[in-house]
Amino acid sequence: MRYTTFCVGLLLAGILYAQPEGVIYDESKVPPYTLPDPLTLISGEKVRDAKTWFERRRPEILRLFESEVYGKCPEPLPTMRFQVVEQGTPALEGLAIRRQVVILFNGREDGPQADVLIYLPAKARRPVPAFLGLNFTGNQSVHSDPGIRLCRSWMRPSKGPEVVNNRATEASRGIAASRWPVERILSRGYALVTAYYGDIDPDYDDGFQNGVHPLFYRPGQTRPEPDEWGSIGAWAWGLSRILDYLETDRDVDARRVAVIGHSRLGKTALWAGARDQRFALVISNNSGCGGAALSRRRFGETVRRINTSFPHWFCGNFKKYNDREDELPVDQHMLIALIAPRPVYVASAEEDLWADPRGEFLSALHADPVYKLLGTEGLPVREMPPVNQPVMGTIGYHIRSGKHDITPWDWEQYLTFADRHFKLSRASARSASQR
Ligand code: GTR
Repeated sequence: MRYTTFCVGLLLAGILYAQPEGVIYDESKVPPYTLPDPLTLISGEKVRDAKTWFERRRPEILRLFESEVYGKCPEPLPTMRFQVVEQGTPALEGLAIRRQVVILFNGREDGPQADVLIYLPAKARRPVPAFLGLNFTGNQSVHSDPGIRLCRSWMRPSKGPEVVNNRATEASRGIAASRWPVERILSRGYALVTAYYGDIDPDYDDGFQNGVHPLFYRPGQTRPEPDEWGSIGAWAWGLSRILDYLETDRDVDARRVAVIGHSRLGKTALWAGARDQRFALVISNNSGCGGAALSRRRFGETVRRINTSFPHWFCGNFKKYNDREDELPVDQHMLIALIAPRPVYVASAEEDLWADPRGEFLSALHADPVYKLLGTEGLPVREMPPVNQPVMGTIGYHIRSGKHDITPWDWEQYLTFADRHFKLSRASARSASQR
């Protein structure tokens, strides 16, 4: 009897743990839903050709994401300036040339600015293709290289000595190295370009008084309007400003830049790639709710939950859809469709149920008709592939074993996917790294 009570107790605890109140972690509890059709115009007309997609439907969907989800972003200021603070220093035992650039968003040294770190493969023929992604803990956290400028912006406190008084310390060098296999990226012939997301907008809800938002307020305006950018919008906009710089850098091929991000920065990479068609390839790693996952499934993190925990990420209008996902005029498969026909890779992790792996896969699947209409291969499968078995068409997808993270294994798939689409064979990368 006591044993039975114990077992029931364990079972209950297990259920409670696996399924906190109100959170769906069970496929059978996903509510029925109907997705908006990416290939039907608001007027009801069907999209049957690429011209109608690009001239009518794509702009329509983009406007809906702007006004209802992420908010509109402004044009860059004409006064924006790039300061190359380190032109090119041999680094990483001869493997890399390190370059560092400061983007002054309003051209002023006392204004908001982002430090951009660029590692170029030392021996590859330039211009090289690049991976561009924001980081969570400062450029100095991506590698132990002592030459990386220490981040000076506000940072969330750490448990250890890495952040003191909301500022990064020397102890933070290399703390995120497992997420940035720099040597591997370089040896495969790519540049790595990164910046700290908090340089663009600090990641806390301060009513948009810091970061880049205030630069764009009209006289008397004190915060973004309900259809104007939140923090994800600002980070995505920042990625476009880094691309503006890369267009001026002769060592990087700005027409072959893959934008990549993990988690909230995966949401950001998708939105950056959706808005700005100069990004040649887009990678979403475990982006979840408000990223690749379908909102209507309400599996794991929901619209209400994300708007409550992170009220600054999305635009004000997005809050209208708390518990009303079915009223959204879009769902996240349409975000992926906005990237078409450019290659996009969506990645999940098996234990990352909060991000709804199946919902991430389904977004990729339901974006496929747009990719097909535009004459690409789209997603080569109809069912979720087994764990650790990537599929790669114009849309790529994998579900990795393990937790919410970005790992060297994830990066291997992205490098292969980029090789395929950027037509950089491994052989030529190898000979480049031996030169
Ligand atoms: C979680 C959030 C997710 C994801 C993640 C992250 O707390 O609920 O949407 O973005 O943070 O960015 O690490």
